[in-house]
Amino acid sequence: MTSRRIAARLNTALLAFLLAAAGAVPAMDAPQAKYPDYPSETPASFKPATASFDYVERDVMIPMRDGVKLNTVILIPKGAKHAGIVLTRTPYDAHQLTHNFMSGHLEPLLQGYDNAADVIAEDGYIRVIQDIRGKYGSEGDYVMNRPVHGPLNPTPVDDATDTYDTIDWLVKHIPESNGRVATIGISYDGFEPLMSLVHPHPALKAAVPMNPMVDGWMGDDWFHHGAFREQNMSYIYEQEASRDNKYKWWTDYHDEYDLFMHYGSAGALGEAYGMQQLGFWNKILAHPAYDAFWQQQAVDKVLAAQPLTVPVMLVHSLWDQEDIYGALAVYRAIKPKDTSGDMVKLVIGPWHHGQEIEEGSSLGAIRFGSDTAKYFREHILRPFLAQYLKDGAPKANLAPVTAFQTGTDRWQRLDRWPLACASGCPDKDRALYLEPGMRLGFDAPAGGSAYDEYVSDPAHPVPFRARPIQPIGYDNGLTWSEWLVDDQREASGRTDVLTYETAPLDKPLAITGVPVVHLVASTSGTDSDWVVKLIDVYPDQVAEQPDMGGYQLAVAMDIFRGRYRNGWDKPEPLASNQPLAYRFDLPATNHVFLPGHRIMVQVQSSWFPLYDRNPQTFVPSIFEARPSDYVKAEQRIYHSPGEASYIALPVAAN
Ligand code: PG9
Repeated sequence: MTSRRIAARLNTALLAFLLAAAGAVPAMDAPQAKYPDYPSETPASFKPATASFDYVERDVMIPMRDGVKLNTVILIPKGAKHAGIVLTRTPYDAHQLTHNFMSGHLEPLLQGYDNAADVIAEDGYIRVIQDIRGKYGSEGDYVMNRPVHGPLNPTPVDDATDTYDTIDWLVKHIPESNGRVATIGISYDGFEPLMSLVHPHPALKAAVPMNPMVDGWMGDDWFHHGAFREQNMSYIYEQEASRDNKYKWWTDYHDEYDLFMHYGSAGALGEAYGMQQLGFWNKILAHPAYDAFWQQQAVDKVLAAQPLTVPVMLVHSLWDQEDIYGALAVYRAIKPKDTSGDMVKLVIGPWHHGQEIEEGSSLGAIRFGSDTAKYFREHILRPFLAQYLKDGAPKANLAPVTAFQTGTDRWQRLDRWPLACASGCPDKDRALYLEPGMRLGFDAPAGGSAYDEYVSDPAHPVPFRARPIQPIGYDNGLTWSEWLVDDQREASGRTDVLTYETAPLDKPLAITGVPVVHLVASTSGTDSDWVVKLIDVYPDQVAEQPDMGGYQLAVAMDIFRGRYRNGWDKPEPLASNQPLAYRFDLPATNHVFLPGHRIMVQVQSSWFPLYDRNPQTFVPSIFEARPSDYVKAEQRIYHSPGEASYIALPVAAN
């Protein structure tokens, strides 16, 4: 080392010593630089210059009752006094959610997933986002949608207790707050506000579960009526493999259709990806039917057994591609407890999953004539939060139900939901019958051919959207969020899809509630899936939007795994070649079929690869189906007088 360098080193060290001795700077506590004469450009510690920011950030580890500490990001508007707290608990990285778009201003900082940033920032709330137990910056063990303490969870802690402990800490340690807290979130983050309602903290003044995960088997993320949503395996893999989701799903295929076909059953794919290491995956494999594991953690059932003491605003999306079941299931469970009529509000918007905090003037090709999401945030969410979080705020002028009616594209203030067929549609006069000649009509079939048929071939399952099938994702041009409004023409031209249609309507037909499928069908196999779609067919030409000419817009569609026809917890083989009756709900609608439009019903037996293929041979668990179990099946859909297939429509009384 040259004498100049030695001198430089001595001078640096001497300077540091002298400065430290003078107290001017803390003694250099950095580890000795590896090469002192070529030091790191990164300081031992860095202090962001936030003097110009309009908020203060405090990152804290909040201790839970069992000692586990949860990473919590607290963002306080500068100068805040008596401010309400808006809390989101998330498995999706609190730091990421609060630093989406780094800014010195709170509103742009909060843009992105989960934040109604315009409302939260503009109304001066304290924004708190916390990593749930076991994820990202928080300590503890992770369990997917951790069941409440009880038969499924022997520990003394769950998301309800963690929320209680978090709220207790927040109101005691944030002097800028007024001690009033609301929980809010979408999807998994919407599951958390529901958990906050179980033994709620007295400072919890409102909960806003949006598109919440409620019953993973019946109709939310994991299964729909028993058919497994195998494209979600990538989520389970990433969510469960590590605390910080560092292990990413991988594929050797551009088209997800090919990926899932290559491996055969979902169980084989899971094994190939090492998923037997993942606790939740093993629980899914162990519980393919709707047994106690699923029933006891269904949040609507949990809340049905709880007193209702905190005002709730449930937010549902009519085209929710992920959790189309949850919000309305909870509404059905808790609304009967709302004796005052003021505790439960329901909002139904024409949105995809979570679109209520994005731009809401359209979804895919479908236009709504106004920014419906902005309307929700400004005229529904903002006054609702203010009423419960702001000292002295007025009572919000909200109807019990605020619903967007698609077709007419207008908001409705309703006193109840649904307006029709609240307990199912028994009335035959609302029945839309499948008729001979591939027709649909409100007259029961009086004769003609008894059935229509098609071959369901597991080697060529019906794609649930046009190929190449994209992975599930929300950016980089992925259109996963729009698949429920894809044009169904793609399917209607296939020989393994039956398509029935009315003549053009001569007057509007409004449906508002749950269409119920009554299907009479046979299969040459011993198990089968039935997919039924209720579709609005646009006129052959739409002058103001030419691309909509003949568009086939599904307003409600779902799948039913035939083995459960006698009970969700009782999988049974189907009697081959016997017309058997199937009854199942489609997702709720609030739609008007306009004059000149037609109503269409499509029936098929696969919806791939969103749902795993039914081998059409009854096996104990489809997760373990072998290649030889997958067989072609002759499917028949009946429409004879004694074996009529129909959809009971929730027709609104005019
Ligand atoms: N409901 C969303 C989701 C959960 C599980 C699998 C895939 C998606 C969500 O919480 O974002």
